[in-house]
Amino acid sequence: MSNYADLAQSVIEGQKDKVIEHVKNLISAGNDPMDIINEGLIAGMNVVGVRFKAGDMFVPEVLMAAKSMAGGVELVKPLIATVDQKSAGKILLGTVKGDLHDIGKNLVGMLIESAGLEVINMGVDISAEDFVDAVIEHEPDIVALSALLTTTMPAMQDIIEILEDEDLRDKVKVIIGGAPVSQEYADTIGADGYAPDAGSAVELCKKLLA
Ligand code: B1M
Repeated sequence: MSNYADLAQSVIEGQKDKVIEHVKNLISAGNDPMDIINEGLIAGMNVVGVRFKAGDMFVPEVLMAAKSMAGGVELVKPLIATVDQKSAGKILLGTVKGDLHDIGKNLVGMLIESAGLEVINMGVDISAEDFVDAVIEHEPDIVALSALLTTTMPAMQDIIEILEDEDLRDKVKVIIGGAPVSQEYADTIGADGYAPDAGSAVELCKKLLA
């Protein structure tokens, strides 16, 4: 038997095999996939964040935790109910330049996809120029930007400014998210919306596409 506390603890310890075992047990026991993510995997990663900040954990340990969390998310992914419909919109998603954090961004992408929207996930450390080239190539409805560092947040503004310079800004909506980002920041840089978590990002996309 496994519980959410065991799962969170295995994420904190970066024990991928144990994370996978607990996730499998929790799935078999009929637990809700989103609860497994929120109450087990994210709960563990939140503790990692606190210890990292306090200097009680270091980058290699945080990376192990991140990899074990990603292993758990992969198992849960197929269980998130997917709305079976023709794509109702195209979302271009990426983490901004200088920023390598991708766990939250990938969760956002996974849930948006589950809602029946098409997601083009560009990855991490994406320059403003590459976002703009991708907007020209893929013609998305929404550009979704993630940043986890206060130092990389300004890259979101750069992207909006370059989209304006290239006369593309009125062709796409821009939404932003990530731990240091806020609605106030979205308003300051002229983004079309901000979402605090993956579930809200889905709602925001649907609202902007309606
Ligand atoms: Co980094 N890191 N990290 N890190 N890391 C943070 C973000 C930090 C808060 C830790 C801390 O000090 N407490 C801190 C940032 C401080 C700041 O700027 N305010 C920090 C730092 C300082 C750094 C380095 C600079 C450390 C160093 O090298 N000295 C370095 C920077 C590297 C770089 O990016 N250039 C670094 C490196 C790393 C690792 C590589 C080791 C690893 C990343 C691995 C990976 O992503 N593949 C890592 C990790 C794992 C973290 C913490 C511990 C966890 C992040 C995470 O995955 N959370 C993090 C502390 C924390 O956040 N508590 C920390 C789980 C995830 C589900 O949540 O990403 O917040 P989150 O995503 C949420 C929401 O934010 C939202 O929805 C998601 C799901 O609900 N969301 C969106 C995210 N994007 C969205 C987009 C949307 C909408 C919602 O619309 C478009």
